[in-house]
Amino acid sequence: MESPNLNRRDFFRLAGVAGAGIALSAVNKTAMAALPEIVSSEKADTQAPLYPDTGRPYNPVVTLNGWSLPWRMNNGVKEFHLVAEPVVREIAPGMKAHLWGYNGQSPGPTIEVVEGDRVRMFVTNRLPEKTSIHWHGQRLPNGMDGVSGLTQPAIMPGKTFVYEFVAKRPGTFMYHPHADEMTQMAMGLMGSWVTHFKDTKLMPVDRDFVFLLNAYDIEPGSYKPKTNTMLNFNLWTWNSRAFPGIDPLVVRKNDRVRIRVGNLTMTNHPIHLHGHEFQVTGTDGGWVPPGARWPEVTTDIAVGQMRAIEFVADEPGDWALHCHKSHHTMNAMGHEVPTLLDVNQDDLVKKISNLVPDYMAMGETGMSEMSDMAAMMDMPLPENTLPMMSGTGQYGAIEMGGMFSTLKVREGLARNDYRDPGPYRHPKGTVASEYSGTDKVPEATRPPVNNAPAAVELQVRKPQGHGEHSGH
Ligand SMILES: [Cu+2]
Repeated sequence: MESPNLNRRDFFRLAGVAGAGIALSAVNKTAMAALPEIVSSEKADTQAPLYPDTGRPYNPVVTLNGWSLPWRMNNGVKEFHLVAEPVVREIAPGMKAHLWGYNGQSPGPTIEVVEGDRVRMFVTNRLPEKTSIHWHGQRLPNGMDGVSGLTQPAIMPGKTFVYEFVAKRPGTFMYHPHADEMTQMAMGLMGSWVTHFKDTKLMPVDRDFVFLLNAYDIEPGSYKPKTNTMLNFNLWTWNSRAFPGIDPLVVRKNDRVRIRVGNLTMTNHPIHLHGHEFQVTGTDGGWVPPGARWPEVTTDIAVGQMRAIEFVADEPGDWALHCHKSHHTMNAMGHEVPTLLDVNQDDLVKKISNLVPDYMAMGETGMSEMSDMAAMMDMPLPENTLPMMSGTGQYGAIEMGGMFSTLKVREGLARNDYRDPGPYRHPKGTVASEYSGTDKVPEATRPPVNNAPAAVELQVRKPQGHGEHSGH
């Protein structure tokens, strides 16, 4: 958690730099002068919640490995300025991706408004191709819906479009392009949108987190996602970060916690929380009435959906929060490898070692070797990639990557303290440990031996109507 680290850049200076090759002379200076300034972030850290200093009050969200976009009030209208542009995003320490994002990051900043706010969104296109923005889940005039060709002409490179509507419905939404979206979403163009309740006393929570599920296919040694990949991604990410690059969700014991998750990947993700049960309280269609909620420890978030889950964090500890598709808690290095479990590779190693002296067999006893080798630092990785699983806890390798983080529940944190408190100090005698009792196992109680001849498969035994079943 870092305090806000935003760069306010003068628009003319930025226009002069011409990220997408726009000549300064092409910019209408009078029109540009009316635009809200561009606020940008170059950090992938979770930034402090943005408490509103203008407009209606609300309890802000915390964007996991992200930030919220400041606005300007203009005659009662909340004005934001999003800039679609090429960005460099650190996926996790040791790997950077060349993506497309908004205002310096992918995903773009979270937009936070209040139910009933009139919102004006300026959207500048600094990409090399046309784009648009769709405000996923919002009630708005058809012409503001951002489907290029259908509801508006596309925003050409160098152009700025303006969208204006009233944020009618409280809830959790997303924004993403509806122009060449296969490419543009594979490149990371997306962001979260939260419309807070007008009544700040409605459904209050102590900590309110938001993040998007997204995925990239970036070959080890390269920087750009393969945009034609449909399902076989190798980086399953939350807000374009992969574990161990995903920050923990830090909460105070007995906090009421809300986590809002949107899915802009091309498959579903069963998001699973350890140690607590939660309720799904919201979707992108709105808030679920209390009588319709049910407890879960895993909620499946389908493609294009948002879910808000809520619970009271009453169990101290470091609790895993992860996608339950096990391949989604792995990083790059390729999944198209044969299973080598129980395959003796001794002969193979001898043969290959003649050709490749440093060759090392992997996978004979599972893939844990991967993390052990990575930990020993003697397994060379290609440039700009992450080991399939890494990240260590206080007891050793966690053996996870991808869509994995922890919910850290601690006593006595300050209300706005989101700093990583370090590993949980377990009370004495509450950690699983090696059994140190006797090796002598008592005889198990077994059912009486059945002396009947062994049945042949598919042999049908006809009911006999007496004997031990005569009571029926
Ligand atoms: Cu998943």
